[in-house]
Amino acid sequence: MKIKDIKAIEILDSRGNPTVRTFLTLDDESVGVASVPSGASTGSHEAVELRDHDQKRYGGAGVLTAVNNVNQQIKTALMNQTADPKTVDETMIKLDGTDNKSGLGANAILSVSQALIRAISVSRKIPLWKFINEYYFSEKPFFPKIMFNVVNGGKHANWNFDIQEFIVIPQYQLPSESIKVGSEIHHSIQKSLKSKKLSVLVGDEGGLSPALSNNEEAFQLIIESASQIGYENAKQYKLAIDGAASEFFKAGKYILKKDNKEISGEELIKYYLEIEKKYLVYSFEDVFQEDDWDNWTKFKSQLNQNNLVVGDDLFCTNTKRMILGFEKKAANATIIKPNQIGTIYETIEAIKLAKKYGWAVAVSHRSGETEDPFIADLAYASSADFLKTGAPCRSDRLSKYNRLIEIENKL
Ligand code: 2PG
Ligand code: MG
Repeated sequence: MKIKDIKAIEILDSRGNPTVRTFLTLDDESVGVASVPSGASTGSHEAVELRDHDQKRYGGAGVLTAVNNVNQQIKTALMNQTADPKTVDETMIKLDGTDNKSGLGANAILSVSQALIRAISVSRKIPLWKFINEYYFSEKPFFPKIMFNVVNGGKHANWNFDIQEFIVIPQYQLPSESIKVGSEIHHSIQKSLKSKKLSVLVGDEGGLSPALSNNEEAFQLIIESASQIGYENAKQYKLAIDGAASEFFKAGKYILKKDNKEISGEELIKYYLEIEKKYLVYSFEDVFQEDDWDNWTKFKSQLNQNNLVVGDDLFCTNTKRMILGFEKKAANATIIKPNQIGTIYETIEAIKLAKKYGWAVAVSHRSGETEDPFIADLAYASSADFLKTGAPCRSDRLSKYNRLIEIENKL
């Protein structure tokens, strides 16, 4: 099977910002379509998302350069080439020629990488997850648990909290059960907020984003709302946070605007250990700045080893950063975001390395998403421990959750 045509266009993501959608056609006329997401609290070690910086279009956020890179350079290099995902990804990595995909843009490269896999699954008339699983993994897949970001803060919600994400993880293995519990908790939080005459508007990832007076009120809100409908913390669900701490780190200090405090890494560790005890927080993602390795290592050594210390901006789905993290004993889990590294081949390499280290794997969306459910298939195909793709609210998030329900029902 060979690649017959590639065509990229500029579309809009869930925040209304431009992003890349690519159509890839094989010589049997099978077409694969892929759209690329975009982060807001991005890590500085991520692959480069190419933007036009033409202030006359979309305030500089246009992606016509990336689109043209697909339609010209990438298309020329891949036309009539064998449709083999790994070889195609390696060809694009070489063609880009940089360490961080700044030559062609990670958004350009990833759209083609993803569209090719989709096109092959169309051609072979098998589900996307099945192709990924057969091509890259040998074991039979299992479903991920789900991380629902039910309360949004930080950069995703105009800084109503310093902590970016307050997450519930229903303890069920079937997606339909997890999604039911996640949705019921989300609705119960909404009801509590209405009764307190607080805002029920949602943030970038569909989570509620009320103006509470501090981070801790968010935990209380979730725990009380869930218990009102019969779900108990650390039983039917577990609590998690994503601090996105690089966003509130300045000149060696962590600046908690909501609490009006500037604290050291040591003090922040103390705070996390306290909330772990008080609210039974199970999983801690990006709780320190992305290069503050010492505090990561100290925290990990002091936290109960059954809890998760999750690197997102810390690792950026980059095996080089993961090797460092393993040596430094900085984490025991990683976020996996294809657009942080720029190809599906490299994404799978990162998943495999994490598994080799015995780390938990959380396949994740970005705060700026599209309706493309690719990561749901990826999470199942790779037997990731978690799929993290926002609240069970808004179609950009639900496209992934609904896709898991389809997979569960063998559709
Ligand atoms: C994160 C992500 C997704 P963003 O920090 O984990 O929740 O946010 O896409 O803005 O980097
Ligand atoms: Mg994160």
